[in-house]
This record gives sequence, C-alpha cells and structure tokens, in this order.
Amino acid sequence: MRKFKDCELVIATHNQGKAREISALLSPYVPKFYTAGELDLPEPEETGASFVENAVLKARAAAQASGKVSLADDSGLAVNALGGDPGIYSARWGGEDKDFNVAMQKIHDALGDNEDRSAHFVCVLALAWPDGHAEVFEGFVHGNIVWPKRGAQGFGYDPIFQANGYDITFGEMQPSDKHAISHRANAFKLLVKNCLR
Ligand code: ITT
Repeated sequence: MRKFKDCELVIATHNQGKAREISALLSPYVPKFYTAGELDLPEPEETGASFVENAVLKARAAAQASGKVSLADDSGLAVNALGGDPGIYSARWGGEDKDFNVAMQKIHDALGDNEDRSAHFVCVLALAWPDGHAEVFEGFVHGNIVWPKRGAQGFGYDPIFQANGYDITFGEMQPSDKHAISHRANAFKLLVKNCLR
C-alpha cells in the first residue's frame, strides 16, 4: 500500500459539511490541506456505479487537476426497506438545490408505515496521486431512520439518523461524538493506519 509522504493534500469535495468533518479528522496528520472549492477545481460528474468508483473518479480528477495528492469521499445513506436507496444517489435525492429537507421527506414518505426502519451510512475514502494510483477505504455505521427530524448539527441526512446504541440523532450529536463512531471516521481510521502513519 502506498504511503502519503507529502506535506499538503487536497480534500476533493464541494460539500461543506464533508469538508468540515474531513478537515477535523485530517488535521492531526497533514500539515496543510486545501479543499477543491478553495482551489476552484471542477466538480466531476459522478458516473460510477458504486461508492468506490465514484470516490476514485473524484480523487483522480482532483489529483490530475491540482498536481497534488487528493482525498475524495463518496458516501450515502442506505435504507434497508427501500432496497438500499438512496445509496449512491443520496446527494441527488436533494434535487438541483441539494435540499435535504426534501430528501429526508422523500425517505419518510417512501417508508410509510413500514416497521423496518434500519439503515446504514457508507463512506468510501479514496486517496489518489497525480500518477493515477489510488488507495481506497470503506467505513459504515448502522442505525435507524427516525421521524420527525431532530437536531441542527452535522449535514445532509443527520437529523433522521440514529446510530445503534444512541437515543439522539447525528443531527443532535456534538461533532466530536459523531467523529468517534461515524462511517467517515471508520473509513478514516483505515486510511490513517495504512497510508498516513
Ligand atoms: P462531493 O461529491 O463534492 O464530495 P456530494 O454531496 O455530492 O459532495 P456524495 O455524492 O458523496 O457527495 O453524496 C453523499 C450525500 O450523502 C451527501 O450529499 C449527504 O447528503 C449524504 N451524507 C454523506 N455523509 C453524510 C453524513 O455524515 N451525514 C449526513 N448525510 C451524509
């Protein structure tokens, strides 16, 4: 597995919620990082058929455009009673305006009175070098969909997701508590172990 030995890195996301979380996770390990937004990098179309394909596609696009090692995150919420939807389409369920109140309402409506509320978040992190080499790590967190929405922390679907063993949603959790158990933190632990140490 290739190690990251540079002093700076690009966080290849245009999602501010993700950029905030990845920056917090990354700061003990990497002295300097930029986000794709700060560098005005183009947002590639997510044409992949899986989280892994999309994460690698985004990381490679940023590494090529910036000439720097780049870390991309492809993530989403998979609801069991909806056959794993919205899955890789989690961002797209928010529509053109990326309105997650709309996306959360869609999940609530689609679930109806289904008793199975189980769901999990998935996060695939891809670290890509300008020569195209990529390393990929995957993390999960399992829980349930709750309604009504609760909490204003986090981003995306956090107000309707309650991790197993907790009675508050990700939307009600302090960022440091979410970082202890989230899908992103679990993928990040593997990244640190294999590439950053
Ligand atoms: P980039 O591709 O620029 O990184 P994006 O928002 O388009 O941004 P994705 O295609 O990976 O990213 O979509 C993931 C969506 O899944 C994201 O927009 C959120 O709505 C949701 N999501 C991912 N992680 C989440 C988390 O920790 N909490 C809540 N929602 C999350």
